[in-house]
Amino acid sequence: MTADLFDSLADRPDGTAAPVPLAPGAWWLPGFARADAPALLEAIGSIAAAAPFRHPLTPGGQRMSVAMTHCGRLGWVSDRRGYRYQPTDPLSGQPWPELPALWARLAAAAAAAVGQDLRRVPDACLVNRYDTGTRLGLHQDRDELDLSAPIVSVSLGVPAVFLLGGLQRRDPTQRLRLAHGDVVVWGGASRLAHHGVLPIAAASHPLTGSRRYNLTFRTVG
Ligand code: MD3
Ligand code: FE
Repeated sequence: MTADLFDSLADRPDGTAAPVPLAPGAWWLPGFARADAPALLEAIGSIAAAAPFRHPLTPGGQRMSVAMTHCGRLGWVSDRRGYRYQPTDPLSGQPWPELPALWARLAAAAAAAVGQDLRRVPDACLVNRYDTGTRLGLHQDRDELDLSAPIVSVSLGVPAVFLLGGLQRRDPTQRLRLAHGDVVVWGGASRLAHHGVLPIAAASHPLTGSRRYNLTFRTVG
């Protein structure tokens, strides 16, 4: 598995096989998941058949622009009561779909490629779906009890302009174009960095049409 992933990187025509450091504790792995993308997208379809995409409400009552579903032991839930992780889907009362074995292996391999150890199967995988114009405002991910573990993110479909800021909301942001198959590992000092996604530009990808998907693998604790 790991060998296949490295092969897929080595095969890239632009030769960007080496992880690119973004900030202390954060690395960009261009194309790391590209070979697995068709299987990842097929599994997203199965997960969404059991736990449909939905637009969560913020605690302030705003419908989120991103559509989300979840797999793994826990899913992230947002509603008028606040944000939390929970073992069941509030829409069905059932446990979230299982985290596919391929997904867990991919997350561990990406972390290992930058010298990080996930130590265990991620507790949760958030599946975000973006249509043209969907955005994600600048925020921190701090609903996890174990903030020592890195988050692994996988981008699929049309590209996004990602904003990476600092620990303070007003800190300057750097922009990063995340394309199909790109993986980013966010650990250490970057784990609590502010981040967001600019509105998705109209575009087309052979595997997803006008959509972008992003998977984030999380140790919740
Ligand atoms: C940097 N998702 O689901 S993934 C999210 O593209 C989220 O859907 C974005 O932010 C997306 O919460 C960005 C990259 C990401 C995820 C977690 C981070 C970047 C991060 C945590 C800390 C710092
Ligand atoms: Fe986030």
